[in-house]
Amino acid sequence: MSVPALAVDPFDEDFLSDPAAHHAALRDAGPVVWLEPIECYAMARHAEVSKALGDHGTYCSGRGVGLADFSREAPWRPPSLLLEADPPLHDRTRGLMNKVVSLKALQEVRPLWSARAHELVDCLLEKRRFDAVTELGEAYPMLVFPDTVGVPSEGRDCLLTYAAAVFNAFGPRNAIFEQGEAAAAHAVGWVANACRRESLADGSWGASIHDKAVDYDLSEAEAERLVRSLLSAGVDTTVNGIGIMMLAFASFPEQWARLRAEPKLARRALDESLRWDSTVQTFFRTTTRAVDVDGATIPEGSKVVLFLAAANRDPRRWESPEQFDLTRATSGHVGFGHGIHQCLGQMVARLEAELVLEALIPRVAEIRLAGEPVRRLNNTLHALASLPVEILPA
Ligand code: EJD
Repeated sequence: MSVPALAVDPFDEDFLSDPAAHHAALRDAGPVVWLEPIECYAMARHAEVSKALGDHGTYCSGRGVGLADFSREAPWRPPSLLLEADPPLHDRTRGLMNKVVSLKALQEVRPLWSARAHELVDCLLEKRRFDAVTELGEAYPMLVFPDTVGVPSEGRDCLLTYAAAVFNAFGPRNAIFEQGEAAAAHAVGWVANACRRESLADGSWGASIHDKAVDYDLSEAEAERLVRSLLSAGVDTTVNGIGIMMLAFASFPEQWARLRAEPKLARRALDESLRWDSTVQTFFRTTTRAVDVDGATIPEGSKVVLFLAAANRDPRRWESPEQFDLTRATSGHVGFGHGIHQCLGQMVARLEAELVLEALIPRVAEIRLAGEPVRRLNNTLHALASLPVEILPA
């Protein structure tokens, strides 16, 4: 059986402006398709995406998780020791990071992060109208995460610039990628400096990575690169995760009412929001052998793009997938990935979302859109530039 070919470029402006509008065509064309414009295989159904993510032996990460094949072209930055690594290296670095970003570490930061959420919500309630992306989605993670990682205060805006470049770089060298790369030159230097032990606050997560490095047989340079992973992955993801969650509640007011009636649902809100509209839209793997997918063969050494967002709305897997529903069983969603690379920071992201909601729930009766949401195009993230909202006090 042959693989259906589509003339779809999932990184062009038309696609990135409204990815969900294109996902059904990708899913319906077959379990695996060939995308001619980017010369790459693609999977968009939940079953195949989940299976590929779970099979890291066949679908490896060490040749990059973007379109670029690191065995053919030099990566734009030294590869991540976590994201762009396979076992056994991956398991060693992941082992260290799991000790740093642990349940205990999260319990320790919770009181401070909760206080910050309440302070921020106090300000927003006074304004009533605000931008839920810049003034909440960006503001909240930037109030808690950089301090916890322990980076210098000066120049922290570089973190946002850097992350946008990291996620653009997983796509092709299109205009969006190149724009990000130019803007990121300064941020790359700032981040490299921030990752050094001398730059990191004592007792911070960043310092803790350095402290543990010897035990995991990692050099100081490798420890710096693991701190870089926190800074790469921990900002733009939660910024847009919170932003899109606010869009979800503004778009489904009955779900806000439902949450207020049962505040315990706050802990599940981010997962359903990610299922409904996944911040991380796509990830690539590279095949280590010829692999049969439902009768079609993908050759060895092929790049395969996995549409996490399409899998999370696959009607073959989800009932009423377009509906944001807090009471839905979200288990199996791939918004945090699946398998050995499944998001290291998922508990951080859930905690941030939960604390923001906890602060809002008792005090906000309604969240209303106060203008059109504005997209920010990125080759990997479903990102928002702006989300004007009005909140009505309880
Ligand atoms: C990421 C999708 C790194 C790194 C790790 C993870 C991500 C980005 C960068 C978060 C991908 O290790 O540098 S969500």
